[in-house]
Amino acid sequence: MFNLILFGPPGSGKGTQSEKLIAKYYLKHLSTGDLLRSEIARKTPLGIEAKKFMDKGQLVPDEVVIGMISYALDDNPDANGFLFDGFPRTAMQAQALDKLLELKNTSINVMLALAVTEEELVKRLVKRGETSGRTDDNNGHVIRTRILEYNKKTSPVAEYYKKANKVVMVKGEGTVDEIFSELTREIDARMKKIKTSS
Ligand code: B4P
Repeated sequence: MFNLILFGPPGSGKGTQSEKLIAKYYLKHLSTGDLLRSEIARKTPLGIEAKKFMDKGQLVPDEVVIGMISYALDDNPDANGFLFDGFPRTAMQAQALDKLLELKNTSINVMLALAVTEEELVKRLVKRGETSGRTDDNNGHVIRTRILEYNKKTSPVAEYYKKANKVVMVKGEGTVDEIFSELTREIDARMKKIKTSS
């Protein structure tokens, strides 16, 4: 199994790059943002609760997101690996993920962290807000709250994986293909290492 976390602030391109990565490596894509938006669209109790936080640019409570990921892992017993996109976003989520993977005799191989300046993030999210219909993209105050939440609660998650020597920083500015090529270079190197050691 090969499990990777695509990490980065809101608008850093996690969703964009994930689509390309799953097509190349046949990993199961687990995006907590997409899972939550699907709950909202279906007006489930979980979605109705999550929407209150997402509309303000705040993180959804840990227990809700962890439960969702736990269910998704159990639902995909035959996956040959997972791409976690937008998860974990807090230290508690990171600890919970390690435990869930341990139960499946597997672990995170690498965290690829996209680095993008704040100015560029705001520009991308405002632009997406013009067409996406996402309520968290079309309000400057909400976008700023999302970036603040990231700086306060999510960026420490990288420290957690740094201690285990699993973090690689990748420049998240440039064309989508340039960034993709850098990400695949890092993944291929790690996959090759696993193959030669097994
Ligand atoms: P997410 O759905 O995870 O979305 P995101 O962080 O806003 O975007 P992403 O980084 O995927 O950017 P994208 O590729 O789309 O989160 C939404 C909300 O859900 C959170 O605020 C939170 O409330 C909640 N949530 C989700 N997970 C949670 C968790 N684990 N715990 C608690 N709450 C959680 O790119 C953005 C834009 O940039 C696109 O328009 C794209 O076209 C453009 N772009 C991408 N790459 C580009 C490039 N190289 N150059 C120029 N533009 C580019």
